[in-house]
Amino acid sequence: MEDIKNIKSVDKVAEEILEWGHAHGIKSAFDRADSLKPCPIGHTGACCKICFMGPCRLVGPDAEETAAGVCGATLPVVSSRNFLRMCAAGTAAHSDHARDMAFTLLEASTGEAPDFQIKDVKKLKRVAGILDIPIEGKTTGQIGKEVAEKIIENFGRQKGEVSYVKRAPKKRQEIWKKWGVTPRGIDREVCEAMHRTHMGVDQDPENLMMAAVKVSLADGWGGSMFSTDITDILFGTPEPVHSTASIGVMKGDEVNVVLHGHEPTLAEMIVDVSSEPELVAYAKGKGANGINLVGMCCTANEVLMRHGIPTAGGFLNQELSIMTGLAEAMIVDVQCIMPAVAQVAKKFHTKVITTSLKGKMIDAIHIQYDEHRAKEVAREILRLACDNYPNRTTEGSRVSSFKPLIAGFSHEYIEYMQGGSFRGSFRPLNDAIMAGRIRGVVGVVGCNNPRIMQDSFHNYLATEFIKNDILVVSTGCGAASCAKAGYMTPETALEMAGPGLREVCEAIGVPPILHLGACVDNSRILTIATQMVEEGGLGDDISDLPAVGIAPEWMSEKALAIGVYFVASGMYVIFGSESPVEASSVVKKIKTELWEKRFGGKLEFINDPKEIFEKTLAAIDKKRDALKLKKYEQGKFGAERVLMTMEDRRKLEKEQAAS
Ligand code: XCC
Ligand code: SF4
Repeated sequence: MEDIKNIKSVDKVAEEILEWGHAHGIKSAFDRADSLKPCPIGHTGACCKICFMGPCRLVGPDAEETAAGVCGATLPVVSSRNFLRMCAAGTAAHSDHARDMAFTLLEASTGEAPDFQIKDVKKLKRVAGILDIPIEGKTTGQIGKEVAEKIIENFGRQKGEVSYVKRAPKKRQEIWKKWGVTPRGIDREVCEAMHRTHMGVDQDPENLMMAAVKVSLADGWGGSMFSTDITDILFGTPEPVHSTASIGVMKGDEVNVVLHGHEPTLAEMIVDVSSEPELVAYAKGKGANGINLVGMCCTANEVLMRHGIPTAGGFLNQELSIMTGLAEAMIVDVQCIMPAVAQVAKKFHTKVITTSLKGKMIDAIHIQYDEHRAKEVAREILRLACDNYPNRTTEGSRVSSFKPLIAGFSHEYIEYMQGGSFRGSFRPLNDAIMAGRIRGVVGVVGCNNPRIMQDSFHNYLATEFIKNDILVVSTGCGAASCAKAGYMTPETALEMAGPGLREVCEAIGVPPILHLGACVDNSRILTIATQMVEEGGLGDDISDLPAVGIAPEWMSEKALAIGVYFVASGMYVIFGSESPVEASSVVKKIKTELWEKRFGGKLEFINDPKEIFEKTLAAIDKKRDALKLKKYEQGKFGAERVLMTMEDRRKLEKEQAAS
């Protein structure tokens, strides 16, 4: 029997490489997580290092009542302050990415960034409409410029509200107004969060946690949503696309280039130029059969959604992809890039190339990305990767298995797939939920974390949900987990899905786990939830929907901001692993009981996947009851079909077609 204790990942290919690494003395985050236990004080939110009288560690019996920092800050203050800072950092990350996207749109529109074009004019016009920008008689460039300027203005806006707040259901907007958490400008909220958490400013845990709500809303209904829209405008709104997932997508006989990070601009250019005959010939001149692009983390999701570029996986696969010995170059920009990659790369021939002024790395090569000469930079990078091919010492491919997948489910496509160009709507989905064919919808999203067996929570939850007729939407590294496991195809997953969900997916021809994109694209889930509310039959606010958001293997501050904006939007949100505010029962109560009272959503941290699963089912059924929907009965719909294999089904279809 396998020794489960030593298994770090349910991703078989990752596990293979880890074993190889161990045999060759090469360590990764998996090993470092083993030898470096988290500081038990910081882990639970009981350490304050906000000023230099500290760090103050508020521990001991009855710490919540009796402990205080040098300044007198109590445990609830310290832990809510830490929590707010994490949310502010998460919002800053997504939103700074969005700002770069907005400037690219501006320069694409004015012709200053000639390598970029507006690909989705229809979406541009729709966004202009949302932003109250008249489009009559204007060129695409003019509209693009005005849209970009209006979005850029949202970052530095001092008064009023972030423009996309009005996209939320009316009732939701009222709730935010009532509690004073409607975000004004994105930067203003981040700045204010940093100010409030400076030594000696906000000392009321409830007030601090409400600021966490406000700054996180500036992410979900601000930065992230802007980023999704602009990326669609510039590079096209995703539609279903076939691809593959695994570290095994690296090829033994081609120049492998790993596109890692978050901003899609340079990656898009690299995709564009990689098929230029001169570059392909250049690669061949170095003895390779061509150039093979593979994605990593959220850049992977961006280029997968729009171009079907295979994904080598999420966060925890970054070092492993280098350990294959097959990566000629890893191109990185911002966020979730482990400093360790440059160190691992030293043991191989891989060149790590940083491209953003915001994210440099010792021991990496820096090639500055510049949107004014984007393709030139992209070509320079690919040539460098090709030049490195002759330095490869690994023969053939160390790993080669991968799984097929379908990605590309934008909210626009999900609407379209339910009725076509003219009758696209969320009616069929709402109807299916109302009838009990689909029990509810769950977002299984977020990171990997080496403190949890890689992908184990993601994959367990996603498959258990679909077995129970729950439609799963996924983004970020969670989506990569399901993709690598092969769950993102109609065939494989429909063999697992409950009969009701299976029937719906078969009718539309989609997998029961939908890949919605990168982490900024969690904003698509907000849009879908709003459209479901507007379609009718499922209440008049997001908090009425039988839906739950889960980040089972989270690690990033961005994940926390996402979790909080979902709670503030009315959703029950569950994170795996321990709570970063575990030390304070006061703060724990705020993020559950108080938030639930005010926003209809709450944030819980649960370390047991089975418990996450059960609580999710209970929450969904409770929402169904509140909506007075038909009781969900397992096996009621399509029961006879569930016994049929796909092969039987195809045979039957053939027979039906013949008769
Ligand atoms: Fe990073 Fe976006 Fe988390 Fe993955 S899911 S570890 S934030 S790459 Ni975005
Ligand atoms: Fe300690 Fe207060 Fe300074 Fe925090 S702000 S480090 S609790 S003295």
